[in-house]
Amino acid sequence: MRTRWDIFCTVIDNYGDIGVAWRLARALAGEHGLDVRLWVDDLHAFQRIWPAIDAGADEQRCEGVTVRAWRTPFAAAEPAQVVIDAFGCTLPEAYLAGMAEQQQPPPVWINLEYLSAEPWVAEHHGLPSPHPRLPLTRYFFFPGYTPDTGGLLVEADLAERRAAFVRSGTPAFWHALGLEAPQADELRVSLFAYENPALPALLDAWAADPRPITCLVPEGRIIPQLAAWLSVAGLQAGETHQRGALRLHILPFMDQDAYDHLLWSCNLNFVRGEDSCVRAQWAARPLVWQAYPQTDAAHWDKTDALLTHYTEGLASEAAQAVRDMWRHWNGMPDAENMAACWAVWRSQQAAIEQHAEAWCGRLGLAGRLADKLVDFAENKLKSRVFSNP
Ligand code: TRH
Repeated sequence: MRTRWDIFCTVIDNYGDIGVAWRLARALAGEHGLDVRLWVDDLHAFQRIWPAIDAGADEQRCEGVTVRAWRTPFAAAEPAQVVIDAFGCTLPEAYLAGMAEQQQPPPVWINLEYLSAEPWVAEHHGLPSPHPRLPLTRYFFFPGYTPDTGGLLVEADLAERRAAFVRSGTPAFWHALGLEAPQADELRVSLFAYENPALPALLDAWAADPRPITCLVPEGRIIPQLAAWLSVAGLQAGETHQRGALRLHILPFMDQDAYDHLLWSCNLNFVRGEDSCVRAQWAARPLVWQAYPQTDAAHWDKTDALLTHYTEGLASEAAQAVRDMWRHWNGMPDAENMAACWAVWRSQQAAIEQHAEAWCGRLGLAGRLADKLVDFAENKLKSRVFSNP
């Protein structure tokens, strides 16, 4: 009998919560052969990253996963053996009560946390927290960049698929987007970002670059700022605008797999949040990360923590170039101005590119999140069967 897993996901805003939950669900079903049900409260957001999703369906099968609309009141459902609440979402009371009744053995309940490179993550990974009222224990599972954390989401065959795509897939990819193959000295950049006061100065720097730059922007939150910089009323997918050396091209929002192809095809990727940042690292290409902004500026600590890991082993000038670029992009107080950041980044580009390849090779040391979750849950299930014969 396949072990039954339920993953619960609420979409707060943006696409990261469902992006991670969906990637995990696919991995658990496809690579581990588990019986996975994914409960999502916003199927429209889900459909943006995976257009095969029917936003009106209460229940559907997709990629070997049962997708359920999480509605209020909650549909009666027998609890699974392993229950994941993604990013601390609150499980429905009725479902929790069902979990508490299921004591032979009790379900393994895991809160999948946000990814961070901060050192405290390893200390908190795997810690139990007893429920205040019910006979249930919830475990905190922290993804991370070191082997003593929950590791990173990545498919077993990702490196192979990327290598095959880079070998022969890029011309067809550019063609499908209505673009020609890049010129020899051209830089192709993808831009996925939140609103950012540093954007106009970056665009100015690109427009003044001595070599051509094509910036590809999937439709999203940054579009109004781009339109303002271009002095146009609005921007639609498919539109292209040239300013100096910079050609801006708007792309439709793609599905998760096509977005990977974009990351694999560009020389530099601006990414944000959690999932696109990890995918850009697996793309083995240089990246600039915009952390999800938090009111207490906690995202600056996250940025510095990842920078510390990421720049390890990089020559000091190139490391400084990466640091300055990321810190300025995240609005950190002591960062250089954008024109200077860009000029230095450009001068260190070759070293940064080499490092991105090496970093991607090292990333695997943290372990694969889906494997680690399965090991964790199976060990807990075994020990529970043993103590509840
Ligand atoms: O959308 P995000 O800003 O999500 C954020 C973060 O995850 C943040 O940590 C969280 O707290 C907040 O949401 C609520 O960025 P992220 O994490 O990169 O997620 C984007 C997803 O969208 C990712 O799975 C990639 C996917 N995507 C596509 O499928 N197609 C596209 O064209 C693009 C640009 C992205």
